[in-house]
Amino acid sequence: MHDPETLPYSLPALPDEEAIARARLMAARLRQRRTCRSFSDGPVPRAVIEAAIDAAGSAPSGANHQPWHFTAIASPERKRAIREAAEAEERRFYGAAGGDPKASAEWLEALGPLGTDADKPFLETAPWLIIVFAQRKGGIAEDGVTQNYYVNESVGIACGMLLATLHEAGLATLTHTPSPMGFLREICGRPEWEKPVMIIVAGHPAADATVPTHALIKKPLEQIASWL
Ligand code: IYR
Repeated sequence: MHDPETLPYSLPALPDEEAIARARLMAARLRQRRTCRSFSDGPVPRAVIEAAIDAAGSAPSGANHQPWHFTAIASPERKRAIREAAEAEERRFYGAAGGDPKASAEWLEALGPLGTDADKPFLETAPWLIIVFAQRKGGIAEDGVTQNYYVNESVGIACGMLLATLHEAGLATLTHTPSPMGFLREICGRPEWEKPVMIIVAGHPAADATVPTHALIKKPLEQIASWL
C-alpha cells in the first residue's frame, strides 16, 4: 500500500441559492455555443489559445498521465496543407471524387440536416486550428513506452474543457474530424504513438455565418437524465 504525499483541499462553501444560480448561469452560457462552419479571418490573440489549452491540460486523466498534446496552428502554409489533405479525404467520404462514397447512405442521410460537404474553407480562413492528439503510450514523462489509461475518456474531457474556455472567450468553435486523419501527425511532426483525434477550429464567426436549425434541437433534461 502506497502512502502518497497529500495537501489539504477545500472550496469556498456557497449558499445553495448561489450554487444553483451559478450552475444555471454556466448552463445558459454553454447553451449559446454553436458548431460554426463559417469563420472570419479576424485575428485572435495567441494568449487566448494558450489559456484555453492550459484549461484543457487541467482535465482529469487516467492515473494523471495527461495523455494529450495540442498543436496550435496559425501558419497559413500548415493550414493550407491540412485543408488540402482533409478535403481529399472528405471527397472520398462524400463520393465527390467520383466513385462510391465511403460513407454509408444512412450516414449521409443523417448529415443532410447539417448541410456539410467536402469543402472545408474554414481550415484556411479561421485564425487558429488546434490539433488534438491522444497519447496511446507515454506516461507523464512522454517516453512513448509507459502505458496510459482511459485515454479516450481523458482526451474527451480535455476537449470539452478546451471548447468551453474558447466559448467563454467569445470565440466560435468547430470540432472537425476528417477520417482517416493520420496526415495530421506528419504535418504536425508528432510521434507515432500519438493518435490525432480531432481538429478544433477557433476564431470569430464570419459576418454572414449561419447555423442549421437542426443543431439547436437539444434533448430536454427529462430525456437525458434519470433520478433514482
Ligand atoms: N467529417 C465529415 C462528415 C461529418 C460527420 C459527422 I458524424 C458530423 O457530425 C459532421 C460531419 C465532415 O466534416 O464533413
